[in-house]
Amino acid sequence: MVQIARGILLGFVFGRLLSAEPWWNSSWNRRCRVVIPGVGQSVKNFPVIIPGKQIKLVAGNENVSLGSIRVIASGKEIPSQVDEFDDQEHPASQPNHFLNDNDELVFQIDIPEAGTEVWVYWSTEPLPPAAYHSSSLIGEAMEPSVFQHDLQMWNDQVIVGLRGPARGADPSKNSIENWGAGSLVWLDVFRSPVLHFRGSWSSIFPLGAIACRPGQEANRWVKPWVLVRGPVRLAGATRLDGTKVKTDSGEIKLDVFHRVWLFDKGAMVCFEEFLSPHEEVKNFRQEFAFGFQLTGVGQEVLYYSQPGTLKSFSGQAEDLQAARENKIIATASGLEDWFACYSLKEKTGYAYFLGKAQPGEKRENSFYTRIHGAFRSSRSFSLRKGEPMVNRFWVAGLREATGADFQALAKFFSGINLQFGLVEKK
Ligand SMILES: [Ca+2]
Repeated sequence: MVQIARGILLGFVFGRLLSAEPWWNSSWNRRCRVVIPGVGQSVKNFPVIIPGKQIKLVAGNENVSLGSIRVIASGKEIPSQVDEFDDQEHPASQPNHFLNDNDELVFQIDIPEAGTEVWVYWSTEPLPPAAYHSSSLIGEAMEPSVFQHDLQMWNDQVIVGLRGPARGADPSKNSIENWGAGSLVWLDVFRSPVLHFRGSWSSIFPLGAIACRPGQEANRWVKPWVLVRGPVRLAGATRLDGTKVKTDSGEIKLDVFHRVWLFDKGAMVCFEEFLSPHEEVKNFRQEFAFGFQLTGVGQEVLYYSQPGTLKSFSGQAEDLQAARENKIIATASGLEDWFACYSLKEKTGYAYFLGKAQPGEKRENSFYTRIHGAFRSSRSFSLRKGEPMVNRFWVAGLREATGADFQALAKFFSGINLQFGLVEKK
């Protein structure tokens, strides 16, 4: 009793100076508490990305040994990785091993309803980097003629297949060899196909990406290559330089870079499209679509939200009959930046999450469904020379989930609010 009372007293007196949390390892001489506020609903394996700039801000003028960085949650080390961008747009193939503003510390964490915290440890003196186990793999395509891809990434929950150039002798011909260039043509979540490429040629991710359809430019994509190979996330990329795109004010030229990430834990994929125009363009339009499929009465629930309100749709017998007659059975507009399709039978589902709109962007999200449906995002924005614009899309699979679980994930994807404490020194 006395000890407890003293603990409380010390806590009150020194709470701001001495943290109650024991030091994880005395070889590390700096640490910082990072609080991750909750959103009232728990989320698993959320990918947290901390820019080097933030770590430098906390560390002040001191050196931060890049290899020494560790993330500690509940007293235990959790896998983390630092991807070095070295002030360039994409991860460096030969990193400089110094902390740059746009280098990224990344780890995955479960966030309970009320939030959580981690400690980031580092040392001002060099310490060897950690080695963590990973269950994810990246490599050459297996069965590339079946799945039409060139590079694949996978773990125990997700398979992703990224395609480079179109393969047809005439890339503008409307044939299966010419669909999905520079995009994902294979995406399985929990061993179920999210993309039904062989069933529908337009089932690619993201439909609406630059030069993903049959066309004269579709065979100029570079063969995808491995960009990042780490314990927390992997990345592959492909590129198409100087492609011609029609706009309201005529034809323009763009450099396009596609980057796709697979996270080690759970079912999380991020696809990024970088657009670098050769000239300024006002009102550049893109129409993206993300497919899903209904299988039967009461089998799937569709979840989405309109400002502040969670909505759902589940087809009744008469709806499904109408859908089989190729009628649209549900539609809505004004959607927030996510959409989920959940199978009640399999107790699994996946959702699409759209990255934040750019300043000045006009965006309208909607969906419609027959048997096959689509979540659509229509956008218009300005492109400026020398300022690459990024379209970012996430796909995440969840098991045993409700609409509220998908909505919570959407809140984190739309902007996680990390709170950094002051640096503590040992
Ligand atoms: Ca660096």
